[in-house]
Amino acid sequence: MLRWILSSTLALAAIGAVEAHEFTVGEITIDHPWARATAAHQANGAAYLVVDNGGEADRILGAASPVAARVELHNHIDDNGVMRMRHVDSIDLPAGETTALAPGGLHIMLFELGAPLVEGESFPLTLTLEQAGDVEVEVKVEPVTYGIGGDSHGHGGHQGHGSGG
Ligand SMILES: [Cu+2]
Repeated sequence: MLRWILSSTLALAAIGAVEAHEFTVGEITIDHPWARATAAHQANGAAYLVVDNGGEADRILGAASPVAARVELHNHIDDNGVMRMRHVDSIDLPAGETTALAPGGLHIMLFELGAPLVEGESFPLTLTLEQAGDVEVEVKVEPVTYGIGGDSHGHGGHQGHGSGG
């Protein structure tokens, strides 16, 4: 049984490796940064990635990208059954743990896109880490259907975001 689980995990890892791209800074690996393609009228986008911290505790303090006028760290919180986005000051990367930024949860919000995010293209994103410093990653733009499953309210919720804090 254990052997089956191990080999399945390896198989999955192998499949993932085909299209995965990752970036390393010190003991920290940032895996497959991605964003959904945006429609022409969409002012904002969001980027997601997985951080594997093999070293000491660290934190994401902020992010920046040339494709957006403003970039913020966000989380989704369940407010009486309604998912709302919240700006967060930092994202903890506990020692030895994997932290996922994914639809419906933590994400990097891209405000006032200069141009729509086009599927198949990629753009640079610089993450500022408290301990490890700045690391630039390449964010791959995926189809709008990518990663759908846990994200019931989708990115439509980002539309009215200009008015809030
Ligand atoms: Cu957001």
